[in-house]
Amino acid sequence: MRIFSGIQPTGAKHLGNYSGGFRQYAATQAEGDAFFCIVDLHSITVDYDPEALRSSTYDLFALLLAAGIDPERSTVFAQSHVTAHSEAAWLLSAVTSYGQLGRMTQFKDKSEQREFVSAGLFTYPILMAGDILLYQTDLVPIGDDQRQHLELARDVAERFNQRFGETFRVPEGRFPEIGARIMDLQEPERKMSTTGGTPQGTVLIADPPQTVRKKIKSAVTDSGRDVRHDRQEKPGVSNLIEIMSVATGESFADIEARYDGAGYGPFKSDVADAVVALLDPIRERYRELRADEQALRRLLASGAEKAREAAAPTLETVYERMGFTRP
Ligand code: AQP
Repeated sequence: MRIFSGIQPTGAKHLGNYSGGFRQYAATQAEGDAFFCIVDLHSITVDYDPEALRSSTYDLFALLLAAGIDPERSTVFAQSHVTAHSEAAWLLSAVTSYGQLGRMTQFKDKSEQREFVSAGLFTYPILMAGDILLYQTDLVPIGDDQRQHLELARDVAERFNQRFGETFRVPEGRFPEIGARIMDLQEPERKMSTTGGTPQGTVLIADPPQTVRKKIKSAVTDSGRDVRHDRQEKPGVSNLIEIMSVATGESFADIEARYDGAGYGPFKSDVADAVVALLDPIRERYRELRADEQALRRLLASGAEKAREAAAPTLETVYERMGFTRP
């Protein structure tokens, strides 16, 4: 089975990225032939700093390895190292609906937040479709926020197959049962996010333990009620239970039963401990791996080589089916 997922290198990675992304990647790599792509080309669709992009590409690579991705077993690479991705994006734009792109909620949300809206922000989902389809992917482990983009990738594959002949496998998404949408701790009606969240409500993987504790202890909940009673109507409380479940592997029911009748103070304190225990070893491994940039560079280069080989036959078929002469 082919597995593919992409992760943006810009912005500090947060607990939501771990929960909906990294955690799943590490788990799915045992199920097949996995490709994890650092999607640096996606990062230029909003304002960014070129120097920061360069170093954050290595930051993310080290973080993925620290979170349990094994570069011997899986192919981990940077999108810009495999030119097939940019080519696929242009070719697939011929079978992508302009109207459907305009309905992408991420485009609507992100374009509202800024004065300059790049064309790349609008066409980004075509590049993402190319990323996935080039590898004849069966399974895409992602968080809930990427559901609509994956649906578009599936539509692109089907439209291409109908118009030019069976070429792409139509991929399925895999969303974690728990933790597919971690919410902002301060504004629990919004997802925890790199660009759209509150700094105090976003737990970063890089946050030192005292910062993690502070953020979780100041999470928004209602006052004067107990944990179990509030779960149904209080997204802030459900979110904390979900975070605890991600960190410890316990079920919602077990967590609720344990804190039945208890106030928020001890509950939040235990959630904070669980998250610190989860993130501490990842941060430690990250520090060690990030210190050796030469080694990261070498591993990325070998990942790119494997990815180029895997993507080339599909890209060639696309050119041929679309009627291009080949050199
Ligand atoms: N809040 C979240 N809960 C669960 N999963 C999440 N993901 C993102 N936010 C949450 C998942 O993380 C994976 C890697 O995502 P990415 O780094 O490529 O960035 P993104 O999807 O664009 O999400 P960000 O980091 O929150 O950035 P913004 O909000 O600025 O777009 C993906 O599988 C994603 O689903």
